[in-house]
Amino acid sequence: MTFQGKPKFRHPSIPTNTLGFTRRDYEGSMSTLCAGCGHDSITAAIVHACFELALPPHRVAKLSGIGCSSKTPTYMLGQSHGFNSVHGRMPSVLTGAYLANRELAYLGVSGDGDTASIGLGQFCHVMRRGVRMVYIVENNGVYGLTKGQFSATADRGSKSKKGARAADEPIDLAALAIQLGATFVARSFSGDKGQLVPLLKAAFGHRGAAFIDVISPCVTFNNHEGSTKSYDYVREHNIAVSALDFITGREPIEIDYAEGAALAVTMHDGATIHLRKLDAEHDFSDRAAALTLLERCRETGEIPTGLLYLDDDVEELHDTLGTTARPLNALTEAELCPGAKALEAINRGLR
Ligand SMILES: Cc1ncc(C[n+]2csc(CCOP(=O)(O)OP(=O)(O)O)c2C)c(N)n1
Ligand code: SF4
Ligand SMILES: [Mg+2]
Repeated sequence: MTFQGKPKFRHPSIPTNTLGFTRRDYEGSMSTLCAGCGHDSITAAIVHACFELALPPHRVAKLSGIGCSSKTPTYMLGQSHGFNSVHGRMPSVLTGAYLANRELAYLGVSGDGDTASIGLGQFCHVMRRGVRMVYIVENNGVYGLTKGQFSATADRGSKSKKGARAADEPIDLAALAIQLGATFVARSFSGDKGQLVPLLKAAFGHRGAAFIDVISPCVTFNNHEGSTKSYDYVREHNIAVSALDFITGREPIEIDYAEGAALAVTMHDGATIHLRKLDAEHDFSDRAAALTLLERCRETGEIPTGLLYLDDDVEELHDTLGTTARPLNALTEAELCPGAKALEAINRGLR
């Protein structure tokens, strides 16, 4: 069975957001993943973030590739647009949808196999183009769906369930995203909802390519001793470089941090990120510093989490291309097909 509905019953006093929706309105069908899979916690964090942001469900489009991680959009945002694409091809499908309609919020959900192996080329190009989206990799270091082979994010020397050692250098997707031009780059852990939810909310408020690499243990194939993607390993080696609170432009700002401890970043839509720096040395607005931090942690085996890099002065792809502000499906036939004379004029201009 691939689809299981959830019971419709809900408590009459269940909280609602400013649109009058309850959290249940942002859920999807029942998960069929293994009990304890990190991916289910990420689904819960996305539901939580979208509910608190009061995103109209019909204004969200969720897209994915293939894998246990790519199945998760079925378990969230049941009233949103959805497209489960081909393995590694979600970025180009998302780019096409975004170009056709800039008014939706785009959520791309992928796995480390889907993104860092078969989809690596697509990942690289979508990060460098200013596509406005939240791109999440649910990173467990293995191909969970096909029974636990090492993926390209498995750390060199880490041990598989059957005892084999990963021999190749790992791909650090957060470092790659920064190098390629993503303007919001974060890393988090599926077991840390307190960190992940505000990161997601801030990512939805970002005007360009927002990438979050979420370490998400696979309890069935990669949660043993010797794995660097297990719950125990991540908990022991996690160093949070920042903690944030995200406040939409609609809410009163009630956070009270000691001066010097927090930094407020106003986003283009009037929302504010309140960032507490936990690592005094890390400057999240400095691209080179973010890459240095990742390299430093690679050498020590630590996992830096939180907001790693942010550039809010973004030109998104629609600005670069000068495309129409209106969704293509809202244009009239006369606008879409201006006639033979207009086409002839364009052709003359190209000769
Ligand atoms: C073109 C193609 N090649 C290979 C596969 C087989 N396949 C399905 S899922 C998958 C890897 C999934 O790994 P990941 O993206 O890390 O997701 P996870 O299951 O770990 O969440 C592979 C290789 C496929 N479905 N399509
Ligand atoms: S195989 Fe691993 S990744 Fe897939 S659902 Fe089970 S625990 Fe999650
Ligand atoms: Mg995986």
